[in-house]
Parts: sequence; C-alpha cells; structure tokens
Amino acid sequence: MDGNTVKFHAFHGSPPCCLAQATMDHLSVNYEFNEVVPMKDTKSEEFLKINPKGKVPVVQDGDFTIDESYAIARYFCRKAGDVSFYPSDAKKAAKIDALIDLDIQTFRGKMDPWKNEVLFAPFFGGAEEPTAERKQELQKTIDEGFKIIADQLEREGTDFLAGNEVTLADFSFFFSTFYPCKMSDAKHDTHAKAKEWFDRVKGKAKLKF
Ligand SMILES: N[C@@H](CCC(=O)N[C@@H](CS)C(=O)NCC(=O)O)C(=O)O
Repeated sequence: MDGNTVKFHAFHGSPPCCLAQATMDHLSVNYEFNEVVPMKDTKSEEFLKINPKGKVPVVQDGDFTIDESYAIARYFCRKAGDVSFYPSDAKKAAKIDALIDLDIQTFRGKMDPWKNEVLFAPFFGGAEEPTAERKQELQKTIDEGFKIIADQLEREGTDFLAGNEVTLADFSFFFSTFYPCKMSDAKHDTHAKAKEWFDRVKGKAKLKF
C-alpha cells in the first residue's frame, strides 16, 4: 500500500469495524484509529458531518470518505491491487461474493438467536439471562451454522472457504461469529473442520479475538 495514513473511525467491539480493520491490517494499510462509541459519539454533530448515517466504520482517505465495512474492505483490496484476498478476476471474485452472501443471508441467521437471547436482550432490554438448558438449545443453532462452514470446506477440500488462501469470505464468516464466540461463550468446536478453519482464520485476522 502507499504510505498515506488514512483515518479510520471505528469501535473495537463492533463486528463490521473488525472486518474492515482486519482487512486493512491484512493489506498493511497505514491508518490512524479514531474510537467512536456507537449510539453516543455516532450521534455527535461532528461525526454526522463525516457519516450522516451515524454509523461506524468509516474511512477518510484524503478527501475521499467511504463507509460500509465491505465497501471499505473491497476499496482497499482494489487500491492495493490485491490478487488473492479479493481478486479482480471476475470469476474468483464472484465465488467469494457468493460465500459472503451465504454468510449474510444464512449463516448469520444461525448466530442471531444466541446473540439476541444471551447478549442483547439482557444487556439492552433488561431481560433475564437464558438458563443453561436454553443455552444448549441455542448452541444447536450455532452448530448448524458451523456445519455450513464444515460442509463448504469438505466440498472444496481446502484450508479456507474459497481455496487455500484466506479471502474476504473467511473474514466475513469469522466476524459473524463475533457476538456468540468472542463476546459470549458459544462453542465453535462441534465440527472438527470448522474448528480448524476458525483457528486458522483467527491466526490471519490480526486482531485480539
Ligand atoms: N452495514 C454497516 C453496519 C454498520 C453498523 O451497524 N455499525 C454500528 C456498530 S456495529 C453502528 O455504528 N451503530 C451506531 C448507531 O446505530 O448509533 C457496515 O457493514 O458497516
């Protein structure tokens, strides 16, 4: 990457911010991290001038401003001329995009019941924490999610979801597990192939996860 330092407005406890940051780290982008707390700093007049949507992550690269985590990730891949993490080749990129869509439209739905019942409802809604028995039920849905990953790896016979190199698709799935597996104690080891993948991606996403 060029030596310019970009401004990265983000919050450490946010999966989309982690996706953007891990990608920038992977590509050795130089950035200055500006901590913006959601639902507080995101509503300030000063921040709304940077992103009128009032959300993080946002990047300012000189006079160019871009939000949305995947757009930020793809922007830096294209800028870096990256040919592996998110290739310019139409077919290779389409394969990665199909996996990202599978993550967003299907896999995340398997993470959501745990996220909502174990974390969000008690934290934001003052609800009781679910019982151990209920958490076991919720774990089954998480396991169904990890089976999607295990099946993909089995079909491809590769270390990562779209081949033997880590791609944006791996980071996408990985950070979708952020709330249940990092912020809470859901298990990621029911399917051996998915567990090995998880540990492999964790080693590549240079974040303390
Ligand atoms: N689709 C966006 C989602 C961004 C988003 O929802 N960010 C949350 C933090 S995880 C936020 O900034 N919320 C602030 C607010 O709603 O005040 C992306 O991928 O970047």
